[in-house]
Amino acid sequence: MTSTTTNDMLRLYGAAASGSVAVEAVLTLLDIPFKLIEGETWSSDAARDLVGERNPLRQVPTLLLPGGETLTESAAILIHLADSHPDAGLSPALSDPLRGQFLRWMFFVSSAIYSLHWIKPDVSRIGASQSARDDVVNAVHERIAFCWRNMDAQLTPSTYLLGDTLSVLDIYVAVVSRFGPWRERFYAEAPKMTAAIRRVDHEPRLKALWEQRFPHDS
Ligand SMILES: N[C@@H](CCC(=O)N[C@@H](CS)C(=O)NCC(=O)O)C(=O)O
Repeated sequence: MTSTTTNDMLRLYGAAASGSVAVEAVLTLLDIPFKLIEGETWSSDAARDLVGERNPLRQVPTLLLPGGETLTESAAILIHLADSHPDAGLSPALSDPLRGQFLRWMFFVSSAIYSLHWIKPDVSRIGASQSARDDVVNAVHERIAFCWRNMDAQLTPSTYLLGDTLSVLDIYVAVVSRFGPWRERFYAEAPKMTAAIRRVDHEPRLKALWEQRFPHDS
């Protein structure tokens, strides 16, 4: 007889309105059950301590695979999930000519854009004084806007960012573009990407997830 324990299931440290929602969206599309361990790491020491047991950087998303292996880094988690379920078609295969650009933009969103948000909860993390907080946050948002503009200029989206197939890149951008400087600015900086991302916002399989975990109103 086999029994199912929590450890047979994926466990995800996450938070509403965070990067973990991209992972939650992909798990939803793949129809993979998971246990969510909720905690708003950017505003709560208790949440940081909780995820810190598995990820010394104390950040979400952090994914525990069945058996206990820890995966961190949103881009790595998304690529791993997509590549592990090739039938779902959420990442271009190694042999697909789109694979290079897929990896390029996944890592661009992760390293050039998402990582900058770490500065915002406490600007002393980069040695700035609290009195400079607004200026620092504005500068971060301007850099992010520049990065979206740069990405938009170099992509030729179709139905989705890389062509006619939904990939985890679309999901990732749909979530990270909800962070500051927020969607109105994203639409202004990334007009070519906008339609594909709006399509992801309105993906019927993700309707309930977006509403519960990261509502979008525009
Ligand atoms: N490089 C990480 C960044 C993750 C990250 O910044 N997560 C935020 C939530 S969206 C966090 O946990 N912040 C905690 C903090 O600021 O201390 C990734 O791509 O997963």
